[in-house]
Amino acid sequence: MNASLSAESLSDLALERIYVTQPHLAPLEEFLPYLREIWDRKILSNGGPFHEQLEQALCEYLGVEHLALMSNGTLGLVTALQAHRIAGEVITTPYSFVATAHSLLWNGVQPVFVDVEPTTLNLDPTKIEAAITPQTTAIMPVHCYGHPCDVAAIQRIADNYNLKVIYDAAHAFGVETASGSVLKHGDLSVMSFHATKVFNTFEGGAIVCPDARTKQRIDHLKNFGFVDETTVVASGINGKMSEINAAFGLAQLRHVDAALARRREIDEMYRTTLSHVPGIRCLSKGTETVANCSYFPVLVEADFPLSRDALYEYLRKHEIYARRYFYPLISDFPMYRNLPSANRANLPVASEAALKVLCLPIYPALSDMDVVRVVETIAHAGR
Ligand code: T4K
Repeated sequence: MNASLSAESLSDLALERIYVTQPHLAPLEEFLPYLREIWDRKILSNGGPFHEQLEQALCEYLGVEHLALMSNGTLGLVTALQAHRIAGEVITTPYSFVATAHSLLWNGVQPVFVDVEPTTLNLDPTKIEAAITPQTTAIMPVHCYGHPCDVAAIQRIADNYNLKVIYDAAHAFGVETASGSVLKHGDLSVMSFHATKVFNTFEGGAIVCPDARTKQRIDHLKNFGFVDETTVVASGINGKMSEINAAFGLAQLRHVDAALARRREIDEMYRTTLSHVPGIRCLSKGTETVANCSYFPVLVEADFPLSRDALYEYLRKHEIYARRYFYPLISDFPMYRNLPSANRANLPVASEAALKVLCLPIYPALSDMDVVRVVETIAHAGR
């Protein structure tokens, strides 16, 4: 990196606010022809041509066989659980966005929180078996920040106990391991295409399915359970993606490689420059992973002069809006905190991470100078 800022120039700058993320948008002029087509055709929803085109284009791009678009990731999770008629208890992580566990409550399922492992902050497979009871029907892990879970270990446990695995892959667009797309693992994987995600359709999401039959069931479930004009086979919901979101997704897809490349550059810049800041530790990306760099989490360790929260406030004072994803833990929210598995003694690694992690700004439009500003501000806070 050749950009650098002195302490003086840093304080001289009229500081522009930097948020944790900013949506990447295809040029407006590339989107307008899609709008014209929609206006001409007057098909706005219910599985129109852009919806179909985006499903196909995403299957090709992501290297998966079947995928059902959804109106958002949360309804994707709710619907994925419905598709496999998940009931009873589901083992999941407390270290995620609330939507993960909320999707279980919306299905009348009890979340059972299991701790995460310290290198990736993903569900710790070595702790899953102890949490299995006769009521357990599934495991819902999260590829947190896009770092792949230990999919092989999780699948072994699921096979041994006859459990389904539904991945919350909200962060995992485009992530690959040595065996290909991380989205191919488990029974279903659910993505989010929210404005804040690597690939966005304003709001949106998708469920990656292993076979055409499961996709068909999901297609029914996301359309109120309708199979045809007069046949309803399930108490489905309205989880459909509109034509306008699907069209926007088609325009976005042309730019996603460039967006991912820029994210990887920023990730590298952060890793190089933060290695000189004592007390700030970056999470490892994993050597065999094609990462999407959807977030840039750092751990503010005890040898950093400020606590994580004090650093978070310091950055805000300097117009840098980093975020404490994921604090509080899901298990600390009122609707979960009385569950036996929500006891913090059961979740030491997640509890510590929730107090240490700060997600730094990362998005394609973030300039090298912005990255320098973030790192220099952290370094100054530590002096
Ligand atoms: N599972 C996991 C693991 C998830 O992380 C999520 C969503 C889901 C499931 C559910 O998927 P969806 O149903 O959302 O598709 C944000 C997002 O709203 C949420 O989608 C995301 N996870 C979560 C991690 O982050 P907030 O409350 O932090 O968002 P907000 O509005 O504070 O936005 C953060 C920053 O992004 C803002 O400070 C500025 C910037 N921003 C945001 C929006 C919405 C923009 O520049 N433009 C925008 O339009 O939850």
